[in-house]
Amino acid sequence: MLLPRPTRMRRSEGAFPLSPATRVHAPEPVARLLRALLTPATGLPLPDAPAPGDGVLTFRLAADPELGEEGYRLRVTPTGVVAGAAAEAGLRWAAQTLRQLLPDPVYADRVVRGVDWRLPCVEVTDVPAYAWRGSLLDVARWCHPLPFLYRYVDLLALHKLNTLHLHLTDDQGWRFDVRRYPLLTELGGVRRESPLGHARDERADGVPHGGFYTQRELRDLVDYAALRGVRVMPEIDLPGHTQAAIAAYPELGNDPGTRLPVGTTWGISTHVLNVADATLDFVRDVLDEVVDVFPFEYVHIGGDEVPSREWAASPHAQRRAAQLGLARVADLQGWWTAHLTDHLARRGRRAAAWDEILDRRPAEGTTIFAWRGEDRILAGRHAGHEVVAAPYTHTYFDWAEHDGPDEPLAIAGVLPLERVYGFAPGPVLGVQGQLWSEYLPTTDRVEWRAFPRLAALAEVGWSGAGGDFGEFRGRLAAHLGRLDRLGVNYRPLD
Ligand code: TNX
Repeated sequence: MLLPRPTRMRRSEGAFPLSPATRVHAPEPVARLLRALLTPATGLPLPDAPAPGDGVLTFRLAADPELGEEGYRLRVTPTGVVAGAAAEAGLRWAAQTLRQLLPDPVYADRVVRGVDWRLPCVEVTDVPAYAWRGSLLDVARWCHPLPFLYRYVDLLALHKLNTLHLHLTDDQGWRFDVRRYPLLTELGGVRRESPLGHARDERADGVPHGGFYTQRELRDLVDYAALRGVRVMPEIDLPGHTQAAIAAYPELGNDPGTRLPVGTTWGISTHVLNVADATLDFVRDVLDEVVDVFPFEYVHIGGDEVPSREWAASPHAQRRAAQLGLARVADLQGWWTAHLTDHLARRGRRAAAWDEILDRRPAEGTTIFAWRGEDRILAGRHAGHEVVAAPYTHTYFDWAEHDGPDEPLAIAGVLPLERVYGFAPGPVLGVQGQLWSEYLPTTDRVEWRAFPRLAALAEVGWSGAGGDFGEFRGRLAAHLGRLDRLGVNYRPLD
């Protein structure tokens, strides 16, 4: 029962049993990955084999135009396993498929005795429908512990999701350690109290909260994810959603005489960065440290929900807008975006941003994350941009899955599993599920909201839209056995 569903699979008679004699012939990182995936539960050492042969798990690179960057072929016969791909990424997904072919206890984190580690004979050809299959985790509203980020990467890889979008900064907390501006995390990483705004959830109301990740910690996470085929995209949300930064460095704001607190309420803060040259310098410095830590080509610069009220009231912003010949101060957002995208381009990176930036003619080559409904996907495409489909109507997993009385408190609307599975993104770069964390103060709650809906989106991203929900649901019920072994706090099927 593979999930996501492979492009083609044929079962045949027989099986290949893993044993202490089984060896691995694969590029070094893939061999390491196979051991990381298989050895903890099976206890099998899976040493290197110098060449393919009987009793060997052979993973090899070979040109194959049908497979693209991430596709693979996998063949299990009674004498061994052969996987082929045109690039290492494909071999990594083949390793995940191999693991799914084994009994569920393979997902345990310690040796399970008495299991027959038998791979059924199959022939699989598997190529993803979409190149971008992402998951946003908001660690700004709640700074989820580092070990959870590792676990989350494992869960993404298990579903052949290839991108972790880390939302690192927001009004209520700054989580990325910047060497040149230590107060961003020292002051901007801590808030006096935490809102949940609802008596139904007693865990967070009124409680102080803080935390951040060091550059070293994030680099190690990036390496761990890379071995598993997961790229980590950082987001520094600019120039709105920046109250935590302004709390740390008031000179970044529009009223430097006032010391703002780190945000303690949810919703859109009216406080945004000012348009001074020194603020542009600050942002460039921050982005330089970001690109230093995260090797992924894409850097997300936010750009969502930027109220222009403070700019409208600021003589300095008005002057800036006039100098630039802008019709309205709100157009300063376009000017901001241009600076950020130019700077990233000079560093050899591509800018990604929320769809609001479309309203002010972003630079060509900027990747649009369409969140405000499906028409924003079209708007991005029609403007000639690469689009990641992330509409709240189908991909906001911070929304409740049901509206029943037992459902924990959640933001906004209701997004049932079947609607996620029915998502048809059209011709875009890919899809992404969002876990904004206002109402996800604990990792248990994150898992409850993420699963099983993220599994449904993973299948849309890998296998394409238009799958049969009834068939998927049956496979999902079996797949949940894997998540049970991993101790995932998913929301059970109704
Ligand atoms: C809107 S989606 C936001 C986030 C919130 C989210 C809650 C987007 C780009 N901005 O700041 O967390 O709604 O669903």
